[in-house]
Amino acid sequence: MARAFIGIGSNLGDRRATIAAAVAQLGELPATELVRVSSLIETDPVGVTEQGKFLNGAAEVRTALEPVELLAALRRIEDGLGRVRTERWGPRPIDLDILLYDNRVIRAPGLRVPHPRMTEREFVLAPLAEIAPDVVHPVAARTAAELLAAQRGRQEGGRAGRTPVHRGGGAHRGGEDEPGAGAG
Ligand code: A4P
Ligand code: MG
Repeated sequence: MARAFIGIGSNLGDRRATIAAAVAQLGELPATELVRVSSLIETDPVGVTEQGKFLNGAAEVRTALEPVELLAALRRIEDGLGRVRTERWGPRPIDLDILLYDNRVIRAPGLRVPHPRMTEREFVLAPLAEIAPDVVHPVAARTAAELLAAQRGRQEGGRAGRTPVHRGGGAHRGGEDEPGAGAG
């Protein structure tokens, strides 16, 4: 059984109810056991900023599903909960991302693990560090708690410098999933 962490986000509809339904369905996946779920935090949208606030959380599962099977299962849960894919990074009733899968590093076209943007996102790291502060990111070689502290430090610096985050300002909109893809 692998130990995997799922990032959870919602900013459309009844966010809390949709997340509760998604978590319940995670626990019902074949060959999968729900281990723990973080509390939910309300966060400002990152990337496309003209959209509603998110509720974000994270869950730990133990699963015999391979990463691609787990991804497909997450997509089915998203679809069943009414997710319609329009704009990338746009509003969604539910987003389920594979953050970590054991210490595997996967760089396939439709699946990148660890999730490429997780080390820069407090809305991912805070729930992850709540449920698994000591889990190690296999590329950064840092624990979730260390990554969260580092990200908070960077944000403090950013606020001091009044760096705005605005639509289209992200470095990774469209195209490649991650700058420097293939390196490392
Ligand atoms: N994909 C590749 N790797 C993975 C992975 N590890 N887990 C592919 C899940 N999916 C993965 O995903 C787009 C493609 O990524 C899929 O085809 C999948 O095969 P998607 O869920 O269809 O679209 P998305 O979620 O809009 O894109 P993406 O790239 O997952 O976006 P992010 O990076 O998750 O950002 N602000 C706040 N405060 N809270 C949020 O939760 N979320 C986003 C979405 C933006 N801003 C946010 C939040
Ligand atoms: Mg996603």
